[in-house]
Order: sequence, then structure tokens, then C-alpha cells
Amino acid sequence: MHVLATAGHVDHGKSTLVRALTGMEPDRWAEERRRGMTIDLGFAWTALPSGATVAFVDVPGHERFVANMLAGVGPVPAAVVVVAADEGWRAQSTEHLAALDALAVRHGLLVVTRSDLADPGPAVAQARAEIAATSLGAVEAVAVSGVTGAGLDELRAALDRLVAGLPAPDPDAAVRLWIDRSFTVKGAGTVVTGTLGAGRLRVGDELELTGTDRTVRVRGLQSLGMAVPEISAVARVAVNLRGVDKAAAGRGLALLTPGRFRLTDLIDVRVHGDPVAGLPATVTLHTGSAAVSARVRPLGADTARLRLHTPLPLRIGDRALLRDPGRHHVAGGVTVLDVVPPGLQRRGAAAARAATLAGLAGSPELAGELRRRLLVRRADLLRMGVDEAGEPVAGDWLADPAHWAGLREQLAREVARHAREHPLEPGAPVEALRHRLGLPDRALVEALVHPPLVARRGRISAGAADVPEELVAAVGRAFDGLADRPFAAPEAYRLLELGLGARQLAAAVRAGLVVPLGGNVILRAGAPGRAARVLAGLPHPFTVSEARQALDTSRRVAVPLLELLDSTGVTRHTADDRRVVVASEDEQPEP
Ligand SMILES: Nc1nc2c(ncn2[C@@H]2O[C@H](COP(=O)(O)OP(=O)(O)OP(=O)(O)O)[C@@H](O)[C@H]2O)c(=O)[nH]1
Ligand SMILES: [Mg+2]
Repeated sequence: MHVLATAGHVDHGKSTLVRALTGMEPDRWAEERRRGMTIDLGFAWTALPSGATVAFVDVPGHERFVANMLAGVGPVPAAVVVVAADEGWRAQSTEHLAALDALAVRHGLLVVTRSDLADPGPAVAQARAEIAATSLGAVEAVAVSGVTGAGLDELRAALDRLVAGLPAPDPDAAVRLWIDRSFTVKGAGTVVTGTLGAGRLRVGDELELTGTDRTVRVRGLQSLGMAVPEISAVARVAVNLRGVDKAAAGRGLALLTPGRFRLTDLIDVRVHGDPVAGLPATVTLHTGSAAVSARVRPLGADTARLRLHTPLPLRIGDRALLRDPGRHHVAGGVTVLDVVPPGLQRRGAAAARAATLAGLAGSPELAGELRRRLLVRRADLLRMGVDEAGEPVAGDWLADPAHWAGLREQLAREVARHAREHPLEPGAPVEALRHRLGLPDRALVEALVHPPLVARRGRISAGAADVPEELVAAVGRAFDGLADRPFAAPEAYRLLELGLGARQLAAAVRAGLVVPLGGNVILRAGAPGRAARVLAGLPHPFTVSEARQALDTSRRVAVPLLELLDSTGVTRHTADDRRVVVASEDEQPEP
């Protein structure tokens, strides 16, 4: 199916044309028929000679209903511009064409109607010239009479050529169905309609509904009046929603594939058309079927920041139209460049932002987004419209490669600095590093660790060699003068003199510099093993006193040292308070 919107000045014959082509009545309301004027959108469809189905969204031409016209045109990729032969180009011809141009509609057809009333030649010539200057470019023109039926066969053939040239929609794209109508069907509940421009809908689908913070389920689907289990873009669709009030699903809201769009009320845009400086401070932004008021903050010559009164599900690359609400004037089209723009509080930030925006094309692109955002969740990028997968650095975080390499170096520097400032801690806490690096997630800190850095028990250190020199030196000095007495412990006052308190001693133990015997009694590393060899040479069993003399040490050392050897199974305590060495030398564990 293809969907086309009509466009053109009031009373130029749009609805008559749609009626003649489809045999259906696009003016749905009694008031419209009574007044002979379209007020709101109308819908009708027919089969073309090729067999292709074409559905029309018929719009009102009267200037009072331009907002309705825009809601119909917004989601539709192609337009039929209607001009009356007897009236020629008029005000809303201009306004509607400006709207199509602002929305960058590229495909269309010119139909000069009421050609039974006047020579269509001048109207065709003028309209073609006007249209050629817009995004529609050169279009085919057909002269018809909706009353006599003249030209309708040529028009059907031209419509076939038009739809054959429309770009194929992506059936796997995320769904964003802009609601253009909602009503209640007795027994079924709320039904909303819209033009499905991309993706696919199925009965049973869960969708997000903007304006609510919950998901809704598709209870039934219809297209062109027929119930269908599933429907692919492009299509006119009617969606029956379970448990949704009609008032909560009105025009301008949208049904969305969950997790694929973010609602944003702050966007940076490129402005096409009038100069940014000439824009009013407040405009109405039209996109899809939505119309919201927006405050304009000019940034560069053709870029601006828009603060939307109501958040919309916008993505990078989306087109929207700005209208001056006071002057009934299409002020221009915009291309969305950023849906999560940075704050502009810092001095000079606006100028820097303008420079950045000047280089943006408005096409979602992974490398560029990473370069600007440095670190971003894949889910967030997807919501902005960036589909490229990318290789996460941790969890679903994606990083700009240069930034990531810089973070690696910064982490190494921070770990070294922490080791300098806290020489007795076994590495820097991950959380502290996360903070210093300004990272949003601990997993990122852990992912940055690579040799020689090691992560252990929530801390990151520069590996086993990471013993502070000061500590090694202080421990060395503690044993000064004890070189020929390997089983002598430094005196407590000496340790204090050297600044070796409980924490420092614990660090020295962890670093394997000394062996703890309880309290502040320490021996050099390896001392227990050497003691076992000396004791093995004593007559067995031996007393604490004999051991003390053999080891040339004090009771302060000998008692806990023997207890340590008992506990590791090197010596055994006998009933008469003596000991024997039971383990052979190579069985002796190194405490
Ligand atoms: N003679 C003649 N009259 C036509 C033709 N097309 C439309 N009309 C008449 O022109 C008037 C307006 O036609 P509509 O089809 O309602 O025009 P419209 O463009 O839909 O108008 P709006 O929806 O209000 O913008 C009606 O009285 C039609 O009967 C035509 O080809 N020939
Ligand atoms: Mg009409």
C-alpha cells in the first residue's frame, strides 16, 4: 500500500478528486458536507491500474485548518498538489507547498482540477514553477475534472508512476505511529489511526504510548477497513488498544516500539528556510501529527536550540516544521541534529555548540556520536536513532576509542598517585577511581584495568610489585643492628620511631616483608623456616628456654614463634611443656 496526502488551496477540488478516484467520501462529518468544506482529515483508498493500492489522506485547504492539514501531511512521504484551473495559484497553495518543502517531501504530483471551467495551461505552468523550487522538484502534471471525469485515467496512470518511484519502507524499523484520529468503538474500546511509515505492527504487540508512562497492547488491527493480524509499512492502520481511554490517545501522540525512542523536550536543529535570526521567540513545531509550542534560542547562522513545551519522541535526522503562530506563516523546516544536547551554562558554551552543530549533517552516525558523547549506553544511542551496533567496552557502554585509551592512561596515573598518597593501602578503591575519572559506572573502571594493573577485592593496584619504597626502607632500618641475630624482633619503641604503627606493619606483612608474631612483634620474612632448622638440631624434646638460647632471642619472640610453629605442624607441644620438631625441613611450610 502507498499513502498520499492531498495539498492545496480551499475549494480547489481536493475532496472531489479523491471522491472521483476512490468512490469513497473523504469528508466524514455532516458539518463538512453541509458546508462543502473539509475541516478535518479524510481517508479513502482505491486500487490503481497496476493493482497497487493507494490510500489518500485528504486535507483541508482553509487557512484556519492548517494545523489539521499538517497533522495529515506530517507522516506521509508523498503528496498530490491540487490547483484549480479557474483560480490558479493561491495563498494556501503557497502555504501548503511551503509545508511540504519544510518537511522535505520529495515525491509528488501536480493535479490541476476544475479544468472543465478554465484552460488548465496557465495554472499548470505557474504551479510547476512554484513546485520545482522546492524539495518536490520537477513533478508530473495532470489536468482533470472531478465533475466530468476527464483526465482521471491519465491521473491513475500518473499515480501508478508516482508510487512505483517511492522509496521502499524498512519493515524492520522501529514503529512510530503518529496518531491522527482516535475514537471509541462499542464493545471494542479505543481505536486510533495513523499512517505507518516504517516497521510492522502485529496483534498482541506491546507499544509505548507517549503521554502515558505505561505500555499498551494491540488488541486488534485494521487496514482499509479489514481486520488483519499484522501489517507492514507503508499503510493506513487502525489500532484497537486494550485498556486505554480515548482521551489518553489523541492526535499528536504516538505509539512506539518500546525502548527505541526517547521523549525529549530539548533539541538542537538545523533551520532551513527563513534565517534563524528572523524566527519569532516562540514558534509552533509540527512533526508527525504533533504540534507543540517551542522557544527558540538561535545558536549559529542556521542552527538553533528548541525548548519544546511538550516532550516528543524525536530522533536525530527527523524533520519538523516551524510555524509562526501569529502570522499564519510557515517559517521553515528543521532537521533534528541532537535530541540530548549538552547544557550551555558555561561561558562560551553557546558559541562552541554552534561550531559543533555547523559540522553536523543530521544523520545518526555511531562514530560521530561517540566522538561527541565520549561514553554512552547503546540503548540510549538506539533511542536517538543510531542503529549501528558497535562493540561495548563494558555492559552496554560504548566508548570513543581515543577517549577510552585516554581513560586507561588516566587510570594508571590515578592508581600510581593513590599508591603515593596512601602507600599502606593495598591499591585504590574502585569507587574512588570511578569518582576521580568521572565515570558513571564501576564496570567501566574495571573494564579499564589491564596489566600491569590488577583488580582485587574492590581495589586496583599496580600489581604485586606495588610495595611503597618508604615502607621497605623503614622495615629495613627496623632490623638495623640485628643482621647477625635473625630471630631478634625490633623493639616496640624502635618501630614507633620509624613510624611503623599497626597499619604500616599490616602493609609490610601483606607485602611479604615481615612475619607477624602478634602484637607488634615481627620477624624478617623466612624466619620461622630458619628457626625450624635450628631447632631440629637441638636434643629432643627441648624447652622454651633451650629454644630461646639456640635462636639467640628473647622470650617475647620465642613463645609466640614456637606457638606459630606448633600451629603450622612444624613442632609439637609435649605433655611436660617441651617440644619436638616433627616435620622434616622440606615439609615445613613457609608461614
Ligand atoms: N466544475 C467543477 N467543479 C469542481 C471540480 N472539483 C471540485 N469542484 C467543486 O468545487 C467545490 C470545492 O470542491 P472540494 O472538492 O470540496 O474542494 P476542496 O479542495 O476539497 O476544499 P477544502 O477541502 O475545503 O479545501 C465544490 O463545489 C466542488 O463541486 C471540478 O473538477 N469541476
Ligand atoms: Mg476538501
